[in-house]
Amino acid sequence: MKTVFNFSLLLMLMLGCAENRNKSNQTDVNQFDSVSVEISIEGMSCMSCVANVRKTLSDLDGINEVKVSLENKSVTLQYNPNNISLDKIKQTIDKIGYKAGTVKKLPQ
Ligand SMILES: [Cu+2]
Repeated sequence: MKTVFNFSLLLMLMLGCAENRNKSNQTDVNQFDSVSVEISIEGMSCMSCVANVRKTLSDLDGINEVKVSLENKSVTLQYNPNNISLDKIKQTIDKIGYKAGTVKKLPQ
């Protein structure tokens, strides 16, 4: 009996937590339909790396204004958090053989 009680209490806590998280996400999304970021990228060594990163990111839903800089080892882009997450963007960069690093939010 005690175990059942603990379990339902835990469940209630978890549900409450998930609900709060959804609410704050929604507020974020309403505030920013478009977010500009600069993401550092390791491993790009020539213009075909640049083209590869630019093409791959441009093809994703929810991303526009992709600019890759070989000199700065970074990409600047605008994305719509309703359609794609920052994690997904970084994972995509990693998946094609580069390494996404620090993310800097840019003013709109
Ligand atoms: Cu290259």
